[in-house]
Amino acid sequence: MAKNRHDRGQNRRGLNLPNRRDLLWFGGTALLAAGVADARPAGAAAHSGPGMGAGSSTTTAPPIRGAADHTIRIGTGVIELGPDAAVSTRLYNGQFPGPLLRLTEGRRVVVDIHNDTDTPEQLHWHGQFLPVDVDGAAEEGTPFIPPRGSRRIAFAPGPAGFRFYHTHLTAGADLSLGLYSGEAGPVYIEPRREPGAYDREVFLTLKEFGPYLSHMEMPADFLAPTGEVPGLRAAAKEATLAALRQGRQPGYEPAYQFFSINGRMLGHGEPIRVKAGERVMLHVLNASASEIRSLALPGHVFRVVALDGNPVPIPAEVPVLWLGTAERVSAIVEMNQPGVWVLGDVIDDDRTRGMGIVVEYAGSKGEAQWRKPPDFRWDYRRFAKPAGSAAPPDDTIEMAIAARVGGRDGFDEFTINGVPFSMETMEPRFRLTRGRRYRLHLRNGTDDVHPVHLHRHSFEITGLAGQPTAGIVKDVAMLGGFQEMTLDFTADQPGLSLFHCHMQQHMDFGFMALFDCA
Ligand SMILES: [Cu+2]
Repeated sequence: MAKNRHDRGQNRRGLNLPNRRDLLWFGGTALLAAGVADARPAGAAAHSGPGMGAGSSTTTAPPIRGAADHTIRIGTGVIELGPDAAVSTRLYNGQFPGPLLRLTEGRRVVVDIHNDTDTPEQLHWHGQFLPVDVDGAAEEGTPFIPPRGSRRIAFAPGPAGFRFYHTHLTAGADLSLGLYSGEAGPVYIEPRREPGAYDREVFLTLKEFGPYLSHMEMPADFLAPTGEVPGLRAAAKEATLAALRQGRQPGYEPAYQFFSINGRMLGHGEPIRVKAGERVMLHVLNASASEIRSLALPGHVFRVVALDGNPVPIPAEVPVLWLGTAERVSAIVEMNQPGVWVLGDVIDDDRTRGMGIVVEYAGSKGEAQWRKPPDFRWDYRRFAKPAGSAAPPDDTIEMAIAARVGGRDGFDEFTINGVPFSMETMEPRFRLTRGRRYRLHLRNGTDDVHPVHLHRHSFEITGLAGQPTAGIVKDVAMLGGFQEMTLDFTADQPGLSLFHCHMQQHMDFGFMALFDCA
């Protein structure tokens, strides 16, 4: 399949796509009214069912007393991305991104979460090692935050580093829910020591708004190494042809009208103001529901010091950052090219639609400049232990990923070992023994890049496209099209832990599994 953005904004399915003037009325409900079936799986509203008992202890636990350290209100609000771009969406505390929460590793916090919407909500603490009753995933047993109600939770934050919080609903075809909304915000858990010296830090949350359903393809040719697993591409082509012969079409892909950093389109927010000679730590979060993002700053390089908040073994300089959905990169930029620059996405279409922010040196004036960066492939191994190879695990879990083209309500359905995740059966489910080290061996039988995420744990990337590596510790990693990847982790969290692709449309349509640790 062609990997370009040829049909952004086009209307192949006869959907009634709004124009800019319609934005305040625009959202998932508009698309539903236009005839897209509500394919939301049962999980979004279910509060009982198999495996839901894991979090029930909170309902009988004694109340958490005292004042809350943080209060988060979930509600619908309007954000002004630019002068002609106001969108109505769900937000945390009426803002985007949600407030930066600065926590301290191990120091207990009490958080009140109020839900001012009519839909049950889940707030997930992405990248932290928390019990199932606070982690924020219904599949694990976390209680919902009831509509027009609230939940008080308490937890000891950790591990240290750049984390985030976001909604964890199943959206299906309802593009007003889940990560299609504005429910995401950064978390910084103060570490005992900082990875590298810098003068100040800037948090950047990358996010699109105004979602609609399209058949746009994502760019997929930016990863290294490039080796494919033999046979996977041919098998997928065969399956696609079979689906087409049965009259099925390739599934919907979300697309977006507006692109922003920290809730402002390029040129419409405050610039990042710097001085020559400063070292600025950028904490970049890709809070997209479905898009892989890139960032470049003409004339400058990024010294990557942490991935997903975890210090890398070898900090290294790169001209471009690539982040799958939910990935974070912490990189230091030495400000040594005075001027006014665009820090923006390398995809021209997305950058000109707003995915960028101006970097302005003191004393410099004029129009912000953009220059195309050199060709570059993103390779996690660049920051890994040199010539590293991980110790053998205790056990290996095989996961073969496949897609059923147009297999469910016009969306592609995803399977792990032939099984799409079901909230009714709570399968696929893998039983783990506490304390053992596991190797996930993922084989991607689709041409999509899948940013896979494991809740409540970190994993070490131990193999990419058949090449061994070691030392990169993350909670999301991009699995290339028709490629394989191995991720090692120690099963040290009792109860259920969700594993899923962080693309909203992939997790909602089957790409999820549970690890059940006894
Ligand atoms: Cu995916």
